[in-house]
Amino acid sequence: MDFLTFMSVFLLLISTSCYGLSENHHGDEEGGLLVVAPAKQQKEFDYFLLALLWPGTLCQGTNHCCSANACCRSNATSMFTIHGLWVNYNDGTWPACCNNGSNFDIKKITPLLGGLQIYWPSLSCNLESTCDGGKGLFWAHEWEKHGTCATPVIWDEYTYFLTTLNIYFKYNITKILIEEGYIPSNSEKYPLGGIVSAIQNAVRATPLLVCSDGAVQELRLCFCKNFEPQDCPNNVTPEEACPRYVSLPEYVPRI
Ligand code: U2P
Repeated sequence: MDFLTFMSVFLLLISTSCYGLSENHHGDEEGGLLVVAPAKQQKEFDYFLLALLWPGTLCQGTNHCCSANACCRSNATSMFTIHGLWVNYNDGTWPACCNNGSNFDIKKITPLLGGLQIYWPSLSCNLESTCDGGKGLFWAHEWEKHGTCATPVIWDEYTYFLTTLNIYFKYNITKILIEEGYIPSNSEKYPLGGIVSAIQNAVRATPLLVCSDGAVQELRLCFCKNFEPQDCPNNVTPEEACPRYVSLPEYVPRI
């Protein structure tokens, strides 16, 4: 079975109703801080968050190039790329680094690497921190920090990356925005409310946008544990909040 066929089958499997699966919540709420706890003490997460990056904004900060950095590709990356699939608590905190025994192993995701390089690239030359205090690939950071906390829904690295790609393809945010006239531009500004409405209409849930200097930097979609869309809590910091009119800068290759 090829990669796309496998993903289509998987997508069918995950389209079920939202209710009834997200009630396995126990333990006390932690207040306002990042929660890092070993797996045994880990309280189960409340919802998934798919974080998408807008390279047109992030690549403006690229100072030097390397082959690992998608900002340095000569062909335009005019689409949202994946930041990560995160697991959060309803109180605005999230677990992190839940299983230090599950160090990232690139061999486990060999069949997905073609898709990951296109849709989940690093937008920097720097290695990222891993849970053991070392440095590793962007994918290693996301799996170890977030993916290991996705039990009991996701238990292994391969499923984490495959699931994330599937959700990303199912909700093609770039296409949704372009079809509604939100075209990447270095001169236009768009009403934030219009962008949010376009996504609400297509996804049936409210996204969360993060901005940098008035430009869209990140777009977050939230899902309950069976991957049905749910509204994202509005918990961005004042520095990350978007103004009423935002830009969606065009990608300018850095080479
Ligand atoms: O927002 C800064 C970084 O905090 C982590 N984050 C943020 C919001 C949220 O709901 N969950 C979450 O994990 C992200 O950390 P990263 O994956 O980049 O290490 C986010 O970038």
